[in-house]
Amino acid sequence: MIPNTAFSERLRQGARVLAVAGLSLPAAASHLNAAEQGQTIYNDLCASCHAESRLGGIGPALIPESLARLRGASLEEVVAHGRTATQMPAFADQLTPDQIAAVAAYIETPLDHIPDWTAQDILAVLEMNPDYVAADTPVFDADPMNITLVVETGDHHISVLDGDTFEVLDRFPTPFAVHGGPKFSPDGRYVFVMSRDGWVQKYDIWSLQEVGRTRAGINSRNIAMSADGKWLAVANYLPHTLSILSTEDLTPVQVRRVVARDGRESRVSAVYQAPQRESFILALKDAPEIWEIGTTEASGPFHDGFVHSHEADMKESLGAEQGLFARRRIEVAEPLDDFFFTPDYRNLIGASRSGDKGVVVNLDVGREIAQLPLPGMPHLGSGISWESQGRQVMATPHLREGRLSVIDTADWSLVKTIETLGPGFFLRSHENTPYVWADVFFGPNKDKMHIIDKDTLEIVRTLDPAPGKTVAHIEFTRDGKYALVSIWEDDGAVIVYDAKTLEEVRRLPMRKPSGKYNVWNKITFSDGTSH
Ligand code: DHE
Repeated sequence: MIPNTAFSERLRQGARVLAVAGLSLPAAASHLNAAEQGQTIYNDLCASCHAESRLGGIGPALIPESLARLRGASLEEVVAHGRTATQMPAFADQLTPDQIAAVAAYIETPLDHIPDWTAQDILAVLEMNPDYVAADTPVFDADPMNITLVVETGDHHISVLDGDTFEVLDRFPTPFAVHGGPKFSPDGRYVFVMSRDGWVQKYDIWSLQEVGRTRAGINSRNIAMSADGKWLAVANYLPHTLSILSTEDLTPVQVRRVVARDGRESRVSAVYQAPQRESFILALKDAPEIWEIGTTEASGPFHDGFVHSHEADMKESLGAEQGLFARRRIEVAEPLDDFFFTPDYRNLIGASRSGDKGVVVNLDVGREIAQLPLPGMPHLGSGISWESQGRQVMATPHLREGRLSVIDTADWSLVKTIETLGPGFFLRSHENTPYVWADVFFGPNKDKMHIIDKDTLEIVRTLDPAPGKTVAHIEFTRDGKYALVSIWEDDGAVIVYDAKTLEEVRRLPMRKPSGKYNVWNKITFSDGTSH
């Protein structure tokens, strides 16, 4: 097995946290001045998630460059009370206000040096599995199109499930802290998995073997696969780049610095594939811009193996870019944290996490065409779309409010606000089911799962399969007959429901299962799945 250096590092950091857990932190740190105290507290309480280097791991990098929108009192507020919709805990019970101020000041101190992560770095750590043998046909009898992957964050593994028998065909180790949906090749054979600390892993489902892995960034958001399956884009927070890898061998083909029109660098909020447009669409987190990057040669001759970012910038200064990875900028009023697309990928629906409204950007004309009332931190990344009573609607959960907003994508009107038992994270449906499944991820009702009628938009049933435990994220089998739901706990499980009768059929023990991804539903962009 390929050694996971990031993982070993994290284990060492975890051990260090456990080692100090018995200490009284104020006593241990009392002889230090404020700056030293901030650093000591950071190393003891924060480094296991954000890394001792402060360059990020399971949590984001904690350096001034990535905290542009969180300074002073609001930073102390986050340390004291945690952060909604993230894994960030509250420390107000463990630290005094002075200690919180000291750690906030330490986090706001610029690093002497922020390392870059270049194409050469990506190549230097790239490891192909020497034991990998590509099978000619799947090494199992199951339907390769009905395989479902279960990400088990409890011990950083993925289980490969036969979608018909629910037998686990393989369980392989992933990089540390996988986040976001793994992305399948268009034929469903390979899958690419990304961790928050930038590692990207390629796995061959037919052979049930890892192919290789590399680190594409220091702190990454998500990945997207081009429609032709040739390129994998990795959206990075750190450095401020979009890394594009060859899906064949994971070599970098372009590491593009993300510089807004006004010259400022920006993190990337997220990147997605727009299949009909043969492009990647990304939003900048620190500048009001959306970028569209072509993923074929069709738009002109602009690829000579490795495209250096300065070459790309040079071409832009000469006029519109052309060819493979040519970029188009679309300006918006505010930076977008989170976004979603209509199924034809003509419109992007975006929101900033702080705002109370969404915007619709028509990608064909390249400008905002409508605004949507979306209060309470909409989580558009989890939005889904389906046909309801003859119209195409989209729905999004809100991370701060117990409600789902349902929008008509023809005229952008709010069709309905569905009140739920608390703020939810994920929604899912399938073309062969009359229901939308919606979790209640936060608050006292985190153990509930709402079942909503796609036409009436009413909650018709609320499931309560594991009282007191977090019950979240849904995926369907290829035919939509079964719905798989996570009991999101270390000694958790995936519950298999009959999607028609809503009765439990099986319970498969899993270690903190998070997302589940069915090959067929993902590669066909099934109605009701988030992409
Ligand atoms: Fe996610 C998907 C952003 C916190 C679990 N999350 C995504 C995507 C984005 C995103 C942009 C879509 C990427 C994709 O699939 O290509 N997530 C964010 C945040 O900004 C936020 C709120 C804060 C942060 O920490 O970055 C956040 N996410 C979380 C969590 O705390 C979750 C619950 C646990 C975890 O693993 O970190 C979490 N996010 C997920 C999962 C998906 C996801 C399981 C994929 C869902 C899917 O079905 O496709």
